[in-house]
Amino acid sequence: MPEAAPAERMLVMGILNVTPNSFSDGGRYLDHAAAIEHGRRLVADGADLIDVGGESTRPGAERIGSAEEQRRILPVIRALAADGIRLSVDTMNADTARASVEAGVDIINDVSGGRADPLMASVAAETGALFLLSHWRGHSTDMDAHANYDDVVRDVRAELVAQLGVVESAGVARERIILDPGLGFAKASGHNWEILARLDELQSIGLPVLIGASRKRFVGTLLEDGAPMADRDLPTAVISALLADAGIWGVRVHNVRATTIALDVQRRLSGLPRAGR
Ligand code: PMM
Repeated sequence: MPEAAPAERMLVMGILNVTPNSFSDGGRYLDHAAAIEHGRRLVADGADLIDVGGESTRPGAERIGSAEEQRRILPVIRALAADGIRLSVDTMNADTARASVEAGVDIINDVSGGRADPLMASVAAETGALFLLSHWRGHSTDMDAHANYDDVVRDVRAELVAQLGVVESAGVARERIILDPGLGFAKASGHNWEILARLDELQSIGLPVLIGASRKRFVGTLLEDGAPMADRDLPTAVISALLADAGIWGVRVHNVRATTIALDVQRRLSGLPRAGR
């Protein structure tokens, strides 16, 4: 059974959205063959695992049924698993999670942290998959209305700990859980930066943490209006390098090559003495 043991180096999860409407790469990989080829390219670029998703969670996105979701992703999962590629499935549907584990996935990445589908935690428990538990307050159709916090880091931490209790009581072993603050999910731009600046407060829960900052709107606020999506890959890669320094378990990124180059720099410089320490 897999355990989310602390990795020696930060893991890079490459994003493979097999959807017509994902916010940054939507539509390009809807065709199965193109999706499989893109997954292989992400591994060649240095991804340690590939996160396959069939339902967009971009702000305002409408839900699709799990039958359509599975039609999009299962052939892709089977092909990449046959190549020996480590996979996660990005889904809020328990039946899709179960079918994906049967098809070769070993991490269930549920952006709702088990809150959207009441059967999700028991599927994670029964299958023995790792469970990537994100902070979540509601579906993408109205999540921006829930971006209200007293202290975003304290509130996200408390809500993650509460959901961790729910998932553990459904039978998911603590050693198989990875936490994620869910950047962009019910969070305004400033909330996301605040979370990144105070990640130690989430790491103090004692579980591995994965971060998905790649190409998100708050990263775009660093750039001029109308800047192309690909311009967000530079700040994303810088964030990846800083997170590796901070001992984060993994990052979820679109441009794997940019992040692996940034991590190479980080590794080479991580032994440098630091003034004032
Ligand atoms: N973000 C998105 C989708 N899935 N999964 C995890 N664990 N963490 C995230 O931050 C996350 C996610 C939305 O981004 P996308 O549409 O580019 O995939």
